[in-house]
Parts: sequence; C-alpha cells; structure tokens
Amino acid sequence: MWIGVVSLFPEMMRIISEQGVLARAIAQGVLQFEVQNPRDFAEDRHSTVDDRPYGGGPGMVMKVAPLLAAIQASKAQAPSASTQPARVVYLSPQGVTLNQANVQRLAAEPALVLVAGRYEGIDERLMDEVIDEELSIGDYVLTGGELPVMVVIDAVARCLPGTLGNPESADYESHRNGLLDCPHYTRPERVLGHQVPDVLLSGDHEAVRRWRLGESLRRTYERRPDMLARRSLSDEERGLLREHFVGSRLENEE
Ligand code: 4G0
Repeated sequence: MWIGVVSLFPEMMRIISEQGVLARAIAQGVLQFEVQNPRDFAEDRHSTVDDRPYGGGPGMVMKVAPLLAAIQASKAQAPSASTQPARVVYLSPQGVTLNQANVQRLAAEPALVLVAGRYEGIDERLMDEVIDEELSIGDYVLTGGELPVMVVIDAVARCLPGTLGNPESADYESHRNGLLDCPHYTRPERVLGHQVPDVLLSGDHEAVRRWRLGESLRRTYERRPDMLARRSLSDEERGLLREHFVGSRLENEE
C-alpha cells in the first residue's frame, strides 16, 4: 500500500520509517510512504503557508494555493494514480471519529493521501473539492494533524498482510471482533503476590479460549457497554456473560 502525507512538519514523519514494526513494513515493501510539504509550493519570498480568515477573528487558516498544490503533487506520486486516484483523508477535530472498521476500510485502498492540518484548519472550498473524507482520532484538539496522521498510518499499516510477524495477531485481538481484549500474563507464575489464573496453566485450549472470551465480554460490559450494545451476541457469548458476570441483570432485561 502507498500512503502520501501532506504536512508542514515532514520531519515528524521520520519516526515512522525509522522505528519498529512500521520501519520493517517499509523496508519489506509492504508499505510505501512519501511526504509533501506545502511550504515547498509557496510562491512568495517568505514561503507563506497561512493566511487570515475572512470575517476576521483570531487564528490563521492554511493558505489555499500551497496546500492544494501539495495535495495534487502527493496524489500524482501514488503508483495507482493512473488507474484509481488516491483517497484523500483530512484529519481534524471536526471529522468522523476513527474506529477499527474505518481503519480496515482504509487499509483496503491501494493509495491514501493523509492531510495534516495546522492553525485553525483548511479553507472549506478545499474540503469540498479535494478532500474525500474527514476523520478525527478522538474528541480532543492538538496543535497539528501530524500525530493523528501517524495514528492512522500505524493503525492501517498493522492491518496489511506482512506487517505483523504473526499473521493471526491483527485479527485476533481487541476491537476487530467488537470486544475489548482479554488480560494477558507472562512469566513468572507469581508476581507482586498474584498468581497466573489456573486455567491458563491447564493446557486445556478450549477452556483457555472460553476463559479469554468471558474476560473480554466482562471487560467490555464494564468499560464499554456502548460497544456491547452495538454488537449481537452468539449463544456462547450470551451464556458466558450470564453465567459468570451479570446473570441476574441480563435475565431481568429479557
Ligand atoms: C483542523 C486533528 C486541524 C482544525 C487535528 C486543528 C486534533 C485532531 C487542526 C483544527 C488536530 C483529531 C479547529 C483547532 C489540527 N487536533 N482529534 N489539530 N482546529 O483528530
């Protein structure tokens, strides 16, 4: 997959190609990414990339011409440009909140251009004409869209076949199946006065699977009832929830 980034701080993206799992994905050719800086497309002596908002008020808006040129240059770099234009995604606090389903949908695209906003954001006409989708990584405001862009790249890249060593890891866990992950334990058997749950030492794979599913359900019920409300439960899941954790309540509701 190819990802283009449009950012006034291209150096911030270096961490992606230099550290950890993403660096390896790039080295292996699973992920390619290229950055364009609107400042390189500024026409004036000072390389101006911001401008005052019409109507007045505090804060600046990203200057249209350099940003538009950088987005177009990025789209032109996409290997798939001739057959299918890259999907252009803008990260802002006004976007639709990112979730694992969005991430998986983006990971199925051949090419993405991720636009990192600065200041008070971008001109609305660019939004209408060149931005395909506006996403937010959560309900808080940052000084720029660079960290959100990196969040999207990380989340998308780990969905690509070949990024994670173990091919199961990406699907297995949390959120993919609409539940929070179960607790994990590693050696030694006793830490800080606490023993590893017996079932995990039993060698009974079926019992381990059921325990993990039950713990996932319990956690999701306790911490993210909204996730549980959106998801249908299998007979086994319904049984586990009732049996171990919330028996009387669920039954009363039925
Ligand atoms: C656009 C994204 C971009 C508008 C970007 C700020 C948080 C997120 C930016 C603004 C960002 C997020 C209106 C301040 C850059 N902060 N939650 N900052 N305004 O995804």
